[in-house]
Amino acid sequence: MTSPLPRLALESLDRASPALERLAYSPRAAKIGVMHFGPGAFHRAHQAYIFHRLLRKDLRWGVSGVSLRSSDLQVALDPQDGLYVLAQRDQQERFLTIGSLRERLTAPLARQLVTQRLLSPDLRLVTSTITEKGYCLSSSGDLDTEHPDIRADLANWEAPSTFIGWLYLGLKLRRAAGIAPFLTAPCDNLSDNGGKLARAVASYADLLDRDMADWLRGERPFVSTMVDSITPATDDELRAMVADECGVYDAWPVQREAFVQWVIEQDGRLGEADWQEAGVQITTDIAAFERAKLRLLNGAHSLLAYLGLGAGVETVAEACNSAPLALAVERLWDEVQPLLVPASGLDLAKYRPALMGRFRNPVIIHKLSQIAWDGSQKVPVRVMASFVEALERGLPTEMLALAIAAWMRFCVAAARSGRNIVDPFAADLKRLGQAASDLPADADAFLDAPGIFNESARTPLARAKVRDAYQALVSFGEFGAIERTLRAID
Ligand code: CS2
Repeated sequence: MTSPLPRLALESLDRASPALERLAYSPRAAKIGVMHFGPGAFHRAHQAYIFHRLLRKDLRWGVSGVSLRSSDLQVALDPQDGLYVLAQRDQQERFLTIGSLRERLTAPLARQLVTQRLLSPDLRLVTSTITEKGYCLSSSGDLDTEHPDIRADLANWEAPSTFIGWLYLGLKLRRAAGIAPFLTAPCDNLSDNGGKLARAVASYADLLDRDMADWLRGERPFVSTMVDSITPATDDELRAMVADECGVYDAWPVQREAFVQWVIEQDGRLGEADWQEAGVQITTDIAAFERAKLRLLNGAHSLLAYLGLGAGVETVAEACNSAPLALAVERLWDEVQPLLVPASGLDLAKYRPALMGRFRNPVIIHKLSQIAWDGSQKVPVRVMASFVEALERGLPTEMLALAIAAWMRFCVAAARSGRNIVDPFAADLKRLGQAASDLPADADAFLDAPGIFNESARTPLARAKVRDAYQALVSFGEFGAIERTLRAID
């Protein structure tokens, strides 16, 4: 796409319109103190914004963004000196220039530089948004040592391709050089993300270097974090709006709602920084925050995606303005709420109404199809975990079961219409979808599919509940099944 406007860059910033908020620091003076793996739209709208705020007072927090595969980001942002526009879309619209992404690297093309950065004594933090599947875990939550990418990295550990492989390499080289380990703070929607990653890297080390594995278990340079901000994917409409409003052309702006939350587990190794002023909450109760966010926000998102798409609805806001879907969300939350734990700084009474307000934000066009991706990775942690726990405690589970069954029906519909399923288990899901016969046994086939759910999802009671919900969707359609579920609970 060509544009008569100047391309966003340090040199063109003063020609941008006043609507574009300028930088309060000099990006060229920033040092790289953070390496972020997976610098997609979510990172750039969220953590890079926090580092951008830290940089105003402390130039040690520049970010090196490492893409594990694609060079798209480098191609888009290198000609812009790494600058991009963050459009905050809410009651009040804001356009911010973000200058914290000081370097864009494409790992397979810049191995030496990535390794050098991992070894830098200035490196304080490694963060990630590599999505659930980037952890290469099995359904038990442990490293899947049979995962093809992990096997490839184990066979060639000095030239890794996975985040796990890069962390191992970086920590091992630092240790050998006598440099203190960096702290890793993953930002993916998984409960205990720091713990899962710590265990995964140690299990990987078990197969390469036992001494290193022991050291990793002793040092444990990992913390868990919870991230939250609704960030629809960038589209041409956003590019055009940014160009119109800001008077510069940005090849890859990002957008999000005004709400941003980053909660990090307290750890002395986080380094002195004014985290609070930058908008970060530090807590000793990270599990409570993760649980509430994953199960209320992400759980509701997945329910809306699968029930909503089945009913022909396209966006989260549209879905939440439809009474049956909004009621379904409220019921899901009723089922999840008793499973949550209180924590200081987490106001559960305000959480639900605030969330519904965020979902209804009229200027955020958050596509259900974007949320529906990677269901095999999301449904187990967002929905199935609550379902199993509620069942064990004898609590209501009908809406949770309906959300799980709706994901199954989504796969069936996609397989039948020949639509692509975006999921690491796409081939299996397609096969299951094609073999479906619209009978309750289909639900068993999904529950039994290897690698997705664990044994707790396959108890006779769990099966019966999911089968029943599945059958309701087949017999009555999405809205009919919701209505029946709401009646059953009343
Ligand atoms: C969404 C999340 O795409 C999805 O699966 O549920 O990306 C969600 O918008 C974020 O976690 C909000 O913080």
